[in-house]
Amino acid sequence: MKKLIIDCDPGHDDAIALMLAIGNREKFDIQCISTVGGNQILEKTTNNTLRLLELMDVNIPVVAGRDKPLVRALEIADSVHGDSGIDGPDLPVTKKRALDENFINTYARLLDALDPDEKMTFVVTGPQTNMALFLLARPEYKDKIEQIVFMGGACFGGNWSPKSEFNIYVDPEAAQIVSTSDIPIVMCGLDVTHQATINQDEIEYFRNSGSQCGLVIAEMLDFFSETSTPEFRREQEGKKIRLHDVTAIAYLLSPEIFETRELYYEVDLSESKIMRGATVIDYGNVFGKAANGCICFDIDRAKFIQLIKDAILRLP
Ligand SMILES: [Ca+2]
Repeated sequence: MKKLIIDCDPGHDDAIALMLAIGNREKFDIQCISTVGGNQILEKTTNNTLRLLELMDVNIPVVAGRDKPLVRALEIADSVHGDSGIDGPDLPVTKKRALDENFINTYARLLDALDPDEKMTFVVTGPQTNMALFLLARPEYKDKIEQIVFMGGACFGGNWSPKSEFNIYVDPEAAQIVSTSDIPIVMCGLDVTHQATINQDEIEYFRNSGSQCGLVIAEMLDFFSETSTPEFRREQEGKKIRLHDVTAIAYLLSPEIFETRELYYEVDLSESKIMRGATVIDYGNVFGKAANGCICFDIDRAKFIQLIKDAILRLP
């Protein structure tokens, strides 16, 4: 069974990513969920995580990570995710609390507890601040990390600037530390997440699934569809909502449904309004450098949606 630490900033698509992971607990041993300031402030992303675990009726340790990027001021995405970070559904209130522990110590403790032949997989679906801080503080643990699968970046085009994707834009310095870590990296960027769409018929399937989690997915996407898709695109494409963060968990479940390429990338650390936080992917291998990422470009959309449907059947 794959041991996972999920680092996230829920967030509508983070929430569905957590459902996909927790609906597959026969495959994933989720050791901990850490939170970060990103889509909303840390207090809200942590609270949302705890309430989602209450909804799913599971006990998984949650630890709050860093509340702001390494060197820059936090910019949140409340225009997309709302004031709570997951506007739309009424998530259950909970008595669950985050661990009273520094997240770096939590990560180290969990990596220390691995068997000698075991490694940990990290899934990062928010800004990469926590991952970078851990690698800076405890570089000796790199060998215990099997891979880092993240949602973020893009080869062709952005969503927070013409070239930058939100997660990387928020903390480019953190993403650059991760990119140079020599740990195997899988990037689920906008190139693939723009293919990982859900349509209105599928949303209605979840609404009528008879499952609490299915209903929450539908109610989240009712809100998210209005804020995450500009009107011109809805007119062009119809209502197709991109389930960005969910792809990172889907990759671990079914890598064979993805099209990938091994490529070199680095992160633009400038103040440029266009380029800040762009993942510059050397698609033509102009630099001739060794690949440092497995970059996802396409996904079998029908199989992707089926993974979510299957997971929901195993959740309340
Ligand atoms: Ca996220």
